Amino acid sequence: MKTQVAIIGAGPAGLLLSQRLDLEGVDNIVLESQSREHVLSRIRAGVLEWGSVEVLRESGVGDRMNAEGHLHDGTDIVWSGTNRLTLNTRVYADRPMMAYGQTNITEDLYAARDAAGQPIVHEVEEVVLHDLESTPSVTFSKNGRVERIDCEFVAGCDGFHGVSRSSIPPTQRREFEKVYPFGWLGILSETPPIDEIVYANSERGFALCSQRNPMLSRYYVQCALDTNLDDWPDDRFWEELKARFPSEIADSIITGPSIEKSIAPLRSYVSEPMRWGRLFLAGDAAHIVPPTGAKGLNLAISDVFYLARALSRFFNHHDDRYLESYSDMALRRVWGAARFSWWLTLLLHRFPDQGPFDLRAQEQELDYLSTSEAYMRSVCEQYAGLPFES
Ligand code: FAS
Ligand code: PHB
Repeated sequence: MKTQVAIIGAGPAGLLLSQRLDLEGVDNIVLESQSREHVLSRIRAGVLEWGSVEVLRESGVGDRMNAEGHLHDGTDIVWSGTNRLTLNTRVYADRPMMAYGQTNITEDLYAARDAAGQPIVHEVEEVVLHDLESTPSVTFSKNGRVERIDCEFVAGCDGFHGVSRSSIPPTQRREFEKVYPFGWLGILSETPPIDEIVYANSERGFALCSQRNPMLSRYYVQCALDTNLDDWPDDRFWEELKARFPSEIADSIITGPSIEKSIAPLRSYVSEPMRWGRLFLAGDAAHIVPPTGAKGLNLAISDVFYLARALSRFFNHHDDRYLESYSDMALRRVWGAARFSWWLTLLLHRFPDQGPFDLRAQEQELDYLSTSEAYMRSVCEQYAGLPFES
């Protein structure tokens, strides 16, 4: 097989890159290690920056999002009992947020790729990237047969546990990592969500009320890393969630049976550079952020915006300017989101080694954020997502 760009991974990054390259007439093939059903069974992100909404619309996959997505002017934070503030991104950053689940985005991208007749090879094994510094190729096995794709570039969109990042020699990579001493226990329930997206910093730990659509709610509570899901029947989850919110919110939470329950560990991770030879990394393959700032999926989308522009400029205009600047440009936005997500995680969670001073400092920072327009403006522009570089 021969193509211009071999894309490894059919998550949001890989599918969106395939879609945008196709729209620019750049030939590509997507390789995915899981089945399509498995990819679509994942429950992950839920909040989109406005920049991501615009990219999805420009990519021709915005219709269902426009119809079913839920616009939010802001996200609330509650702390120390009844204190409450709103990160009003419409007022302080002149743009709303959009609640629309990653699963829906993946479904919409698959539908667009199907309509375009895009080859996506699922359930591949033993993917190996070759000759990334000269004329790259990718080998993989499918149904016991070894296949080879000759290509001009490889896009590593295969997530944190993929093969692309590790195809860059360790001596050529710099890794930055912070692992947090807790996780998020999340559930999905077919119940009406509360109106707003609300984060809680409570003495019992972090919690979050979010949503996917008018009959699908997403909730999280901070939990210990060794938490066993078997110890968390639905009743216990609902009781703990409500205990972390003031009664005005707790009393409005409509409970019901969970249709999905999982624990996500939290980590901050960035691997530099995001390019080596003719391999370009995008999304979780290059970086992971704690979900506190709702940045993971949004960073995957901005990486793809930059990479699709770079590759289409190269193929359609013989201009490698954006290829040369891709890693530095993408990393500037990645580090902005990684630092913000780390900061918000420190502000809203309870850490095992925190003492009275730490807790008082958290409380004071939230009090200050609620009273300082300058600070609120700065936090909102970061939560809404910093602009993409031209
Ligand atoms: P993905 O991991 O989504 O996709 C990579 C794809 O590559 C997968 O389909 C995988 O099967 C495939 N692959 C892996 N190795 C391969 C190989 N060798 N060959 C071929 N294919 C291979 N972000 C938020 O903003 N908010 C959240 O609430 C949130 N919750 C999350 C919960 C969990 C449990 C996880 C893991 C992540 C969460 N994230 C959240 C982050 C998440 O949304 C990611 O940022 C997003 O999926 C990134 O998309 P991709 O880069 O495409 O990576
Ligand atoms: C979600 O809806 O899953 C969600 C919302 C906000 C976050 C993280 C996750 O910060």
